[in-house]
Amino acid sequence: MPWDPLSEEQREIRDLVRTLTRERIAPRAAEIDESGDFPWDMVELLREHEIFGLAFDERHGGANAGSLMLLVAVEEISKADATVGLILAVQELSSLALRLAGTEEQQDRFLPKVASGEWIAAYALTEPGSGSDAAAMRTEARLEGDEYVLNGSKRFITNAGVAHLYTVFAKTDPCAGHDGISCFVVEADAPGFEIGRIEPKLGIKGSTTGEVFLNDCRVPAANLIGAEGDGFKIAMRVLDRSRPGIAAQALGIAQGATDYALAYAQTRETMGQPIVDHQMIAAKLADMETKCEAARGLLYKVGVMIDEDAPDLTKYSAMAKLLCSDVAMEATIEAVQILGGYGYIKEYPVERMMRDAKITQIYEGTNEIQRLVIAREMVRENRSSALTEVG
Ligand code: COS
Repeated sequence: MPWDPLSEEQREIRDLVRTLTRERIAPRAAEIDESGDFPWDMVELLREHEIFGLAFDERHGGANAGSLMLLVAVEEISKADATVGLILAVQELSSLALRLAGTEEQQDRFLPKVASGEWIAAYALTEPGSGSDAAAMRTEARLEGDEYVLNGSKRFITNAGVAHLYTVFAKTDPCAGHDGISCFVVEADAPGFEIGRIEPKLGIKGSTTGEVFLNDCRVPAANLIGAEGDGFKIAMRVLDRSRPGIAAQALGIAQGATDYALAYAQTRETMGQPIVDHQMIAAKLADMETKCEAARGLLYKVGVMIDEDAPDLTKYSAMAKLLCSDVAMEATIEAVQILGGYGYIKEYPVERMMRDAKITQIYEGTNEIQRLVIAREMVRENRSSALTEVG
C-alpha cells in the first residue's frame, strides 16, 4: 500500500469513490464523450452517495471531510472520467464565494441544496473580452430599490444551462477598477437570465460550456455576496481554493493514462516480448509515474494547507494547478505514444484522456497566468539568496 497523508476515515471514503469509479463511472466514460450529453445519471450517483457534500460543513448537510478529501475524490473519479470529476470540482468552485463571504442567512438559504447536489452550481466570471484580465469585465449591476439589475454577458461558463445557481461577478461601479466589482448569487429562473450557445469542444465533452446573457436581469439585493466592491478579492480567494480542484482533475487524468499504458505495455508484445520490457517504453512509464507522484505531493500539500487555513495559499495553489496540468498533458501524450496506432483510435481511452487533459492547462486561469501569479508571490516574499550578494 503506497504511503499517503490520509486518515483512516478518509481512506474509507477514497475506497468508496474508487469502487464507484470502477463499477459505475468508468463504464460510462466513452459514451459520455461520444454523446456529449450532460451525464445526469452520474450527478444522481454522486447525490446518492453524498459525494457533493464531502467538503461542506455539517450545518449545511455536508460531511465536513475537508478539502484534501475532496481533491482525492476528484482525482479518483478523473482517473476514469474527467467530465464527472469536473462536475464535482465545479460544485466546489461555484459555492466557495458563498462559503467564504456569504452571510449565515445566505449560506443557509443556498448551501444545503448545493451540498446535496439537488442544485448544480456555476461560476460566471469570464466574459468574451475578459478572461486572464478578470478585472476588465464589462457586466454591470445597478441597485434599483431592493433589487440589483444586471446587464452583460459571460462566456466559457462550465455548467451553463444545467446549473440552478450561478455565482456572477459584475461591476457596481464601472469607474472603480478592481474595487468596483461585486459578487452575486443569480438563480437560473431569475427574470432576464438567459443561456446562449453551448460550445462544441475538443474534450470534457459531457460538461456544458456556454454563454450566459444578463438582460436587465433582476436579483434581490439580498443576493449580493459580501459588500459592494468586494467581488474581485472574493473571486481571487475562491480561485486560490478551487484551482487545486482542477489540479486534482488533471492528476487523475495523468494517473489514469499512466495506469492504462502500463497495463497495455504488459500485455502487448513486439519482437517477442511485452513492450514494457523494451527500455524506451519502460523509461516513458517511469517518467510518467514519477511526475504523477511529484504532482500528487504538491497537490496534497495544498489540500492540507486549505484545511489548515495556511497563509501563502495563492502561490501553492497556482503551482499545483500548473504542475498537475502540465503533467496531465505530458503523461497522456506519452500514453498515446505507448499504445501506438491503438492510442490514436477511439476504441482505447487514452486519446480521450489526451483531449480532456488540454483544458486543464487553460481553464481556471491559463498556465501562463499561474506562472505570473507564482512569480509575483516570489517577488513579494522578498527572500534573500544563500549567496549574500547578488548583482
Ligand atoms: N487573494 C486575495 N486578494 C487578492 C488575490 C488573492 N489571491 N489576488 C489579488 N488580490 C487583491 C490584491 O491584493 C489587490 O488588492 P489591493 O487593490 O487592495 O491592493 C487586488 O486584488 C488587485 O490585485 P492585482 O493587482 O494582482 O490584480 P490584477 O488585475 O493584476 O490580476 C490576476 C491578477 C492576473 C492574477 C487575475 O486577474 C487572475 O487571476 N486572472 C485569471 C482569472 C481566471 O483564473 N479566470 C479563469 C476563469 S474563472 S473559472
